[in-house]
Parts: sequence; structure tokens; C-alpha cells
Amino acid sequence: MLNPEVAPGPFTDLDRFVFESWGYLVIPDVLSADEAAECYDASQRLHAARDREFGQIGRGYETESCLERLIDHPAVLPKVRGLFGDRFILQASWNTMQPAHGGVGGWHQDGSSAYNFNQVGYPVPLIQLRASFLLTDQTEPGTGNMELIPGSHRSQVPLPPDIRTNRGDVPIGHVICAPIGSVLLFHNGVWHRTYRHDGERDRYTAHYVYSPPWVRPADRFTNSEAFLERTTPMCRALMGEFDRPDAPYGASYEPLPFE
Ligand SMILES: O=C(O)CCC(=O)C(=O)O
Repeated sequence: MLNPEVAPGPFTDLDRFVFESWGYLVIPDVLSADEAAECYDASQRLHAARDREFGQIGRGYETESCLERLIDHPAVLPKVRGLFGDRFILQASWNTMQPAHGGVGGWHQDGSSAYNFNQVGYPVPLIQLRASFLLTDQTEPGTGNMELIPGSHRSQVPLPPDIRTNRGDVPIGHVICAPIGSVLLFHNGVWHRTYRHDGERDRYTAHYVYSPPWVRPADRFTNSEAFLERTTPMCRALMGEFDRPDAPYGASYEPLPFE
């Protein structure tokens, strides 16, 4: 199926049109196969102490430098900047494992159980922009792909409850087929799920979620002091370490240190 594919780097007017129309972009060739393999090994270490079942681990960037480098990847960050402007944070980082022969996940929009984003207004506002780095090859369906419903961030009605309950198929479900090292960038309002994984090798995906700076981080209550001290100025700022972030009128957030 057609992919909303765009080039890495600068966020063009056409990228914006594609994102607004579909709710997501696919950026190929962000990581080399070697870089993706390094991140795959790091992901295995992160999940090593868990049972071998679907699960997500946060804060991998604190211990794994190859995952830290993805926080401000030059192929992706200009797209985030194009959508959010000069002030945003890394709201969370989730490293997801889907075991070999894992089934489909549940359909959902990203959001919150407390005053969910769709209560804030229509269309559902962009509050969590997720960059998903594919650490395995997903050029074929049934390889633990993500499945998204194009344009569904603009739907005035929710996905029918029976489809959600029985994890049913949707005729316009788009199983993202993309090579290892590609990035899927998507709007929180897009209905999506984990697609089935028929392969023999566990699948890992590294997700980075960006938000306006007034959103509370989800993978941490506080930042690790040790991490802040040793990381780059850009990553430090992305962890939400702004000067006077709670000064009145919201105008006091420092812009990120773009060169
Ligand atoms: O399968 C995955 O890696 C992503 C799961 C998902 O849809 C989510 O975390 O919102």
C-alpha cells in the first residue's frame, strides 16, 4: 500500500500537507542497519529482566547511549520542530518489545484517562507526537508492524466499540511496511495498534514522544541528575529543564538550543 513517505531532515510544506492529511509520515533510511542492530541489542538488555511478553520500558536513554542519540536525531527533530515550533520536550521514551509470534494489539488513540485529549477540542489536538524507530525489518505484513487508520485523527466518531473489543480488522487499516531503520512519526489522535508478528525473532521498536513543554513527562517523575550532567545541551533541554518553567503566561519557556 501507498506510504506517506518523506525525506529525512527539513520539514517541507509538502511534509506538512501529508501529515495534516494522513496524521503520520514515514521517514526511510534514518538508521543504518548497523545502528539499528546496536539499538536492538540495547533493547534486549533493557528487557532482559522481564518475562518474554509484550511490554514497554521507559528511560532507556539513561543507560544506553545509542538510544540517547535518537532523542534529537537530525532526520527527525526538524519535523518535530516544524510541527511544535521552538519549544517542546521529550514527554516519554518507550522501548517496546513484541515477542515472536505475538498477536495484534488493541486499537487506541494515544492520550490520557484523565480529561482525554478528545475532550479538549475537535479535531483532537496534537499533544503527543510519536517518532517510532523500527529496529527490525518490517517490509512485509506480519512482522510486528504498526497498523494505522489514515486520517482518523480527524474523525468525529470513535472506532466502533465492537471492533475495539474483538480486535477486528478495519477495511482502511494501513499496515506500515518499511525497512529496518525507518521512522514512523504520528499524531496522538490517529487510531492505531500493534499488528501481528509471525516471525521467529522478538521485535523491538524505540518510541520517542514529543509534547509542548507544559505537558507532564510520562516515563519519569524527575530527571536523572547524572543523565542531565553528562548529556548534550539539546537533550538536557528536551528533558524539560527550562529556566523558570512555571512563570506566568507561559511565555518564559526558553526555546530549545537550535544552532
Ligand atoms: O507496538 C508498539 O510498539 C507500539 C504500541 C502502541 O501502539 C503504543 O504504545 O501506543
